[in-house]
Amino acid sequence: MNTEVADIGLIGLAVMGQNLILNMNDHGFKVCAYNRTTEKVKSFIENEAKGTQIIGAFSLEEMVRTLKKPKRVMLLVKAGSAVDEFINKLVPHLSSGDIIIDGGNSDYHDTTRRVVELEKKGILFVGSGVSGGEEGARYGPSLMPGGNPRAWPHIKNIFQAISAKADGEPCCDWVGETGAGHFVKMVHNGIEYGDMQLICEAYHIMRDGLGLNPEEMSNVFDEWNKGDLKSFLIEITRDILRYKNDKGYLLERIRDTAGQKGTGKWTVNAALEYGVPVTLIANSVFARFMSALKNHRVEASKIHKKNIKPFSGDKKQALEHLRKALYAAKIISYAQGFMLLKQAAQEHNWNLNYGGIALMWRGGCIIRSAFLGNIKQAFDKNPNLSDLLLDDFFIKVMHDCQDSLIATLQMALQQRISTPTFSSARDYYDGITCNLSPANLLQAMRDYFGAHTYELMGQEGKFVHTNWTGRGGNVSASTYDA
Ligand code: 2AM
Repeated sequence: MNTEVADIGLIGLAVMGQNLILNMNDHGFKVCAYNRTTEKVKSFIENEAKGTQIIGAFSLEEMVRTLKKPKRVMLLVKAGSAVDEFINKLVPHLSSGDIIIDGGNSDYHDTTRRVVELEKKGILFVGSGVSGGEEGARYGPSLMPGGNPRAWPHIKNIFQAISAKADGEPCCDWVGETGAGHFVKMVHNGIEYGDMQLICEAYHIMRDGLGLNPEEMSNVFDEWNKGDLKSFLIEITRDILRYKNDKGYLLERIRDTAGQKGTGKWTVNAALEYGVPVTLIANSVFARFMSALKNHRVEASKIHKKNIKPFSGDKKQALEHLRKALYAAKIISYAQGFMLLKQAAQEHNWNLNYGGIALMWRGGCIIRSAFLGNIKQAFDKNPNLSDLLLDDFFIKVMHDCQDSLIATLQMALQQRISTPTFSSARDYYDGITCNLSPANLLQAMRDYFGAHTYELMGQEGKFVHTNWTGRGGNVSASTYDA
């Protein structure tokens, strides 16, 4: 057996792992492959990897022996305990300065814990987001590595070589310390939930509001894909709508329920934890829950009759409103996502490069789009931009598109079409641009019934209590919060 010849070892020969190995091989890196079930190693070497310089190992010890120093091992196994099991088995074979990379969809809290624990043993741990599905892994994924920064110089070459490229630049850069890479990947997935739900609502409006047939809808998405909305998800929607087999259009026969693996929910949990109004993604997660209640919806639809007049307006104009509404809502969703990243960075002391993150998402991944180029430019112009909605380009787009967002919602209301993400975009926009919210009344109510105190305008930080009824007393509450 050759020793110290391979550039990297990769554990986990499911489709993502296999494709990443083949991608690394294409870029001239020598990879050693291993899998818990070792028959898969044999099969991979004899089939997919035949004729390449990829080598197989049949034990962890054997795999580690083939690696050059510092030894680099990448895990592409099921997130959770399998990652910890492999780490525990690998550590005795590694020495100080060696690197373990987890490329799975791990919870960023786990990644943070692993970085800290392994640092004590001298091992450099990296948690990397990998996006782009099977094809991305094979021909260029978006890679979001974070963790121990001392690992980056040793993995940069491989990672940037195999990643997707956008305008000639790699869609991969160092994200930040501890769980930052997996956090950014999690927010990416949350944004993906939002984008998909927005597109589904646009489809719903076209199908049930405007009465378009699949071919017509496909043509609309085709047109949209030539302009500001150009993106992978719009492109596949065009193709899905058009897809026919011997029974006709396939989409019409697919059950209207959607599952989830949980990363959207994680994003919303993080938003709740850090107090950031990530409303659009939250509504997209709830929309999936709603979709799962199929039998319930069918029953309720028979009982709750609605009086809906068929759409009688100008379809062409409605579609143009819908296009602009989708653009505006997308901007709101990304503004919320970046706000969450900013808050998390503050909490965890991550020094995130927001333009770099936009570039990492610009190509290779599921949310790849032309529009991420505009986000990158906004952060290039001002790396400290606090909110995308304060960038000149996006201000102009919102001014141009907000009336269409309202027009689309009015139409959806009349047609009684549920639009949780479009609606939350409008709610958020009118909330974040409202200089006087009604929360003064909220403060007053809390003080009235619970003596929670309130601040007066112009006297921030000074909390006072009023005895509103003359019966409650003058003592403020300090024992519980409403
Ligand atoms: P397997 O082929 O031996 O099942 C995706 O499921 C990848 O994760 C596969 O390579 C799979 O290995 C691996 N995997 C899943 N659960 C695992 C576990 N508990 N321990 C080790 N590998 C695991």
